Amino acid sequence: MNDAIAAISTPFGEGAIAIVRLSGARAGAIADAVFRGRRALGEAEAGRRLFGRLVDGGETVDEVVVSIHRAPASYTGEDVVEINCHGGILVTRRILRLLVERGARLANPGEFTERAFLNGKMDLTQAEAVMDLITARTDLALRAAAEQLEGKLGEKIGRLREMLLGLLAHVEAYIDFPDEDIEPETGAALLDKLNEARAANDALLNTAGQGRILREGVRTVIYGAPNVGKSSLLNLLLGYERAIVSESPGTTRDTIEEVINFRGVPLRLVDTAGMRDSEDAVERAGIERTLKSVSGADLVLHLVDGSRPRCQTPPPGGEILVLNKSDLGEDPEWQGAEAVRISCRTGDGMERLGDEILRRLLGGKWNAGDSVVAINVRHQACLKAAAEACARARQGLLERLPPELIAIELRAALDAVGEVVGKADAEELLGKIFSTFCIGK
Ligand SMILES: Nc1nc2c(ncn2[C@@H]2O[C@H](COP(=O)(O)OP(=O)(O)OP(=O)(O)O)[C@@H](O)[C@H]2O)c(=O)[nH]1
Ligand SMILES: [Mg+2]
Repeated sequence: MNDAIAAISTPFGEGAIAIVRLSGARAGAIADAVFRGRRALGEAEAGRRLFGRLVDGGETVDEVVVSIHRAPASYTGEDVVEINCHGGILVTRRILRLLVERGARLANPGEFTERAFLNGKMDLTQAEAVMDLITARTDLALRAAAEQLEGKLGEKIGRLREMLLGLLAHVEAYIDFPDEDIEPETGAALLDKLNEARAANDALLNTAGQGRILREGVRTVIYGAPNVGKSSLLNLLLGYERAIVSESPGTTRDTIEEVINFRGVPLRLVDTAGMRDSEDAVERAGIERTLKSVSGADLVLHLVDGSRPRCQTPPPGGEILVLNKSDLGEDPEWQGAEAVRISCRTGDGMERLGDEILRRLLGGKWNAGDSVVAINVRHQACLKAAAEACARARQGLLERLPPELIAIELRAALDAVGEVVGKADAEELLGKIFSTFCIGK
């Protein structure tokens, strides 16, 4: 694993500068083979930036600024050389090729971060947070990623492991004395401790929904009868005329999907074809799509024309009822209906609609300044396994099973929790995580 890896760490394209990165024991030597400055990198103090030229034989490839960071005080924990060159597509590629000719290997996606993890520079949740940070599309997602990168999730996992470890040690003490069963008094104390651990585990598991929302966005479907203003609402939320709006019903035929940053939450908005009985094959196909969207939605905004009598569109369930066209006055049939009243024409009520959407999604959580721990799908699977093992351990304690059997379950829980931060090192697991990274990270 100590071979030197190299990659262009900045995005593909033209820019003022680009960074080509090298990591590994031989990073300095490889860079020195092509760098011509007043001093060699090998003699430079760590972190010092050296100006010079990169040469290919006798030919200058680019003028560059190069820095070296020495193990273990670097991102990867190995010697790292960063070459700041001009940001051209050809020049960066040529530099990368030069480094490879001198003995570096092209880095795999995420390999720099993988090395950071393997060298103990960060735990697995922090490594994953690097990717979350890069792909974050909203402030809230960014904050969650930054906190995870800081190690907030890792700390919580650490505390949970301590609790389980304490329990395990206690139970294992009984195994050493084969004739002893766990006394009722001790059993009760252990149960209390176990319940504490389970509560901590559940609290983390409960953040999975938020985690998914932050990472993938909320599928929000605008649903309703034709002509009630669904496309108008989409356009209003987007801030530009994305969908065609017209006074003839049945305007929107296909679903239209756009992602917006809605007060920090990524909303994947879907405008749909209006629901009605139709003879038209294309419109019917559109309505099929509407129904499919609704069945996969996280949130449905059921839009109706509040200026007209209650209509017959079947409510899809789990939705927010929105009465549109409040500028035209409200039909008496809607009196007292629990709904958000808006007008896409005047923009009236949009603030309240926004509040309601957030309230449904987050249940009033995430006040400014709150810590945003939000686990991802992988963490969720680990913690679920831990929860199940804890439940079996609890059952064992209640049934006063032999301590060996309880210890097995506690150990399983401990391993599952450890997997979140990468304590149980499975190569396959690492491959899966880091292959989703971009190259050069
Ligand atoms: N007065 C008033 N008219 C509105 C309002 N919202 C939309 N409209 C009008 O209602 C008509 C239908 O609007 P659309 O946004 O196309 O409705 P839709 O639900 O997407 O309709 P389909 O795509 O046919 O299902 C248009 O003439 C809009 O200008 C509103 O708040 N007040
Ligand atoms: Mg429409």
